Amino acid sequence: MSDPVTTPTIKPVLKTERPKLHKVILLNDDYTPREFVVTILLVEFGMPEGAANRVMLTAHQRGACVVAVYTRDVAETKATRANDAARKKGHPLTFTTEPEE
Ligand code: TYC
Repeated sequence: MSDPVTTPTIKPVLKTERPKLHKVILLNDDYTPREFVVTILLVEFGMPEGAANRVMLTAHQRGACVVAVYTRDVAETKATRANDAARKKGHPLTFTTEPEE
């Protein structure tokens, strides 16, 4: 039998919501060299080379490609770092973030 002292009969009502994940999206442009895009994906997002090449090509052909999903803070920090690194080298390469549905 259950012990009323150690077994609560009232269930907690509030549940903790899992934080929404945010996508980091790579945008195509006409100027950034393909090799530079791949390097940024390797260095800033820790992607393996094959995946980095595929993501770069998808963005190049379709206009944009999801790179990865993270919590909001991590997604925004990574996108900002990647954009800053591109700007430092004079490239217009842009990463954006958006919440997952
Ligand atoms: N379109 C660029 C070029 O032809 C390469 C490129 C690919 C740039 C993907 C951005 O997200 C990008 N040099």
